[in-house]
Amino acid sequence: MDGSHGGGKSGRVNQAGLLAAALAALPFVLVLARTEVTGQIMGTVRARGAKNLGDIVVYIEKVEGQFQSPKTPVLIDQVKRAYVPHVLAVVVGTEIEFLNSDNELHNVHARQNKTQLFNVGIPPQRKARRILKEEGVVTLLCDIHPEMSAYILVLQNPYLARPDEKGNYAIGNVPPGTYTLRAWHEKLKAQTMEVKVPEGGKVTADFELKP
Ligand SMILES: [Cu+2]
Repeated sequence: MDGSHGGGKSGRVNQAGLLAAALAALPFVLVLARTEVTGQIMGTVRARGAKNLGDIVVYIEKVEGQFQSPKTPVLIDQVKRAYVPHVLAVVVGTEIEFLNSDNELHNVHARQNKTQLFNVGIPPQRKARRILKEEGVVTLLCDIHPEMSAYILVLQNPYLARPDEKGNYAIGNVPPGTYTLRAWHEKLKAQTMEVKVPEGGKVTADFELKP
């Protein structure tokens, strides 16, 4: 009997408590809903002298928050004396797996900010892993084969895009706000642009990269 009486009373308390909790949480829920209405940045990159427009990276320089690196390493293969892919863009803290699919020795000589990051020899069919801990452009060279080169853009956030063969790109799910957008190419001058991403809307940013 005591149990059922107590249960009824606590049931009413629970209902009132739930209503109070729901009301207290309402502004929070609204804030959450607001921030989830993301926008899109889109546009075209023209680049005279770029062999492959897909080797251009368009990215937001800084977005509020911390961004997780992938749980599994990202692969750079060494195939027929070339790094595949030639250009990679990752979030800071990402682990890279360097695979050697050739039947000859390669070494990955990595530099960042004009200093050596690491230099590791990789025998045929073997691999090595390294974590990229700092933002910036990492250049890769093989000391044995001067024709081998690659670039890794280590970025603060994952809001980036690679243009298609016509130069069109789109970065989706961007939180509303004002950002500095940058278009990067290994040989052309990088270009930056201020963009304002509206809530739930689109902003266009076209680039023309020059030597
Ligand atoms: Cu090599």
